[in-house]
Amino acid sequence: MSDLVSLTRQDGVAVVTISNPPVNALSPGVPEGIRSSIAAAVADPSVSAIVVIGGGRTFIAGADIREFGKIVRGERPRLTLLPLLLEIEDCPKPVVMAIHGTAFGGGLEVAMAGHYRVIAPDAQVGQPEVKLGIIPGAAGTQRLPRLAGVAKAVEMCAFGDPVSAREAHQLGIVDAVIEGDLLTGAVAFARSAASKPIPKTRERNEKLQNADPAIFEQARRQAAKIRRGQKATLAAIDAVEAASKLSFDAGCAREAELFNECLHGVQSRALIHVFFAERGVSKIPDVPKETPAFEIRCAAVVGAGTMGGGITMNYANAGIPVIVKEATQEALDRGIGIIRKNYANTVKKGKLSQAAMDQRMALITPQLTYDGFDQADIITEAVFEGMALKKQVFAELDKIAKPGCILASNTSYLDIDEIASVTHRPEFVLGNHYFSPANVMRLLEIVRGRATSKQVLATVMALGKKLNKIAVLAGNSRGFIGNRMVTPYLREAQFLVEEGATVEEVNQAIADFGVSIGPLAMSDLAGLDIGWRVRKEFKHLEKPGVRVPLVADRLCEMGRFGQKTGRGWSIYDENRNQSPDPETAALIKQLAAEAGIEQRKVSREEIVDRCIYALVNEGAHLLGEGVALRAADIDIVYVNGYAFPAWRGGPMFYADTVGLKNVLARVEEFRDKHGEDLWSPAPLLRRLAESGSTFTEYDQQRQAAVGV
Ligand code: 3H9
Repeated sequence: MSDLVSLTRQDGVAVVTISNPPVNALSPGVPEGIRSSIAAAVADPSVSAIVVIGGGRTFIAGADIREFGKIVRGERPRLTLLPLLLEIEDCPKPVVMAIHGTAFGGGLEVAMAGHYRVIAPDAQVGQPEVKLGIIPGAAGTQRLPRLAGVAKAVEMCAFGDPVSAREAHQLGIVDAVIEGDLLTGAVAFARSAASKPIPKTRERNEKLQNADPAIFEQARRQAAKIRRGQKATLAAIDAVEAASKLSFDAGCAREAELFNECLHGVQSRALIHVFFAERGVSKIPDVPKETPAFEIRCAAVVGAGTMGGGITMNYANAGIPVIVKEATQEALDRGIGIIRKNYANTVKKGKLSQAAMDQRMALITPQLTYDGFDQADIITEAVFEGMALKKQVFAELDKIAKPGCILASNTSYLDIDEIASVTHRPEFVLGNHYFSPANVMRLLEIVRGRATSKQVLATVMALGKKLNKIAVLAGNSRGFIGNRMVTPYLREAQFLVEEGATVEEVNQAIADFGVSIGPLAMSDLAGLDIGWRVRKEFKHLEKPGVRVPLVADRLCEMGRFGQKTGRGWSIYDENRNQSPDPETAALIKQLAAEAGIEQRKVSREEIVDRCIYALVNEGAHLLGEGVALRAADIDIVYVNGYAFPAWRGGPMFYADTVGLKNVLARVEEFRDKHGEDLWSPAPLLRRLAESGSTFTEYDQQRQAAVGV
């Protein structure tokens, strides 16, 4: 047949096996292989039924997403699946789809064109296309409601979350769950199906009758809440609604229209960029895949506060025994209490069994001493942010830790080389910057010190995966990638309120842009005291005469640290509901007047441009300096650590979509108004803008030059 699809026979049943590793995507050649295999099976009189199964770890994970990239390059993607699916459905011999791993997107669409579906108990099915900014494009929005019912089809197509094998069975998406060997079970199922009628999904209209129009309205309301601004979600709802009102053929035509609109829109380009960027971050040019990694069998954490507790949970979740040390019994009890409460909440929600919680708690050893730290393969320091304290802790750890133990700092701003300098093992020292809450947030910045060894980096990148994190490599620059960029972003947000915008206007404009939390609300959530502490640490580096924000330090001096104290930029009640704080508003006005800052009406456009281009310009600075390996890595940091909307692709991709010439022009405008010290255009931004290039092209050129 072909290298991608093979045909064998077993007990009078044809077995069509797809072998397109790693995930059996429907790349060019796969649909053709399925077609010719089925045709051969139909022509073979010894075959009474057909099983289609995936080789390797999964059934079919969908269309080949790399094909979508061709649109950006002006080529035509090869995505036509619809005719093949009709041929499968019209096949005169029963076709049984045998699903393991995932049947996602085009994979589920292929499966639904079969006459029967059987599934392994741990498999999942779903239509996740909206997460790529598109909708199912091979009749998924038309066949799924015919199997699962309209309400479930809307949910699956519009929000993209998969369902388990058992749920798929209950819903009628699959016909049987096969315990034991899937192929054996599927062949037996196919033999019994040979004598039964051949049902065609597209003709099964029972579940479409009398669909309640409220389903669609409810989904649109939900979309406005949790998928604000995302076009594919609304398109998917429209497409399933079409299934409930039109014939199968007319519904498919409507789906094709909506699919094409989404596919050619900027949101799908952005989301597809994020999909590949997320999978690309683990590639480090001078640390090849083959670099041997150390084994991490046992971990230790210094500090059981908010960060230390979350980090400890990460290890326990991954099944790695972890010792956690605190300075006082009270702090230790508080930290362990919070860990226990977090797990108990997950158990209450039904997302974790009590036995699993007990197992995880048993992996955690809380203590006040360094006992057992000499056994740890990695020790993570999560004490207060302050160089003197960090150095003291690292000097102690260096004495206690065994040779070869990795020493990681969870610092969010400080110089890793300076921290490493107090140890005798700088090659084993690096930054592991987690984001709060550390047990939930997937982003992890891995900060490479001057001496950090390649083996240590390979170990920690692999460990990141084990801890279910998205690990992004960053250079040792103040604030690394994320916090270095957030500094000018938050600075601009504060300047804007000093110039006359209200706190609410700034938060709302950025939320409307798509960042799920406005900058000042984010500061209140993180705690204003954190930035205060950092500013004190770096006070000596402030350049005289350069404007600095006036209000945050004053709020801190008044004990207003944001959500945790109930007041900050806004007021928070005991349920963390936010309302404007008239005292903060008055304080802003007073401090602005004292500093002679003129008050004016600030437009939403200016709020967005000043905050977002502050990110982009700083991102371009640090990219040019080599602090980030790729513009795409910066995007992943912002999408996963700072609530930047994935559908805008991250700040650097967003800048590409605006056009770097336009971005540069605006940065220069801000420079002319606010000064070179605050808005010096990044040389890389200038170079790319002037040559008509993009950050995406910059990444591609570097990839061609250095291999990743
Ligand atoms: C679609 O189907 C549209 C249809 O309606 C048809 C329209 C006509 N294509 O994630 P992993 C690569 S849209 C190409 O690390 P995991 C991935 O880049 C599609 N490549 O593994 C990575 O490559 P590398 C709808 C793909 O075990 C490698 O495979 N489907 C595709 O953690 C391993 O991936 C989806 O949206 C693909 N479809 O997770 C499903 N999928 O090693 C998207 C993966 O070079 N995929 N790759 O970095 C997933 O959700 C996860 O990959 C999956 C496996 C759960 C399958």
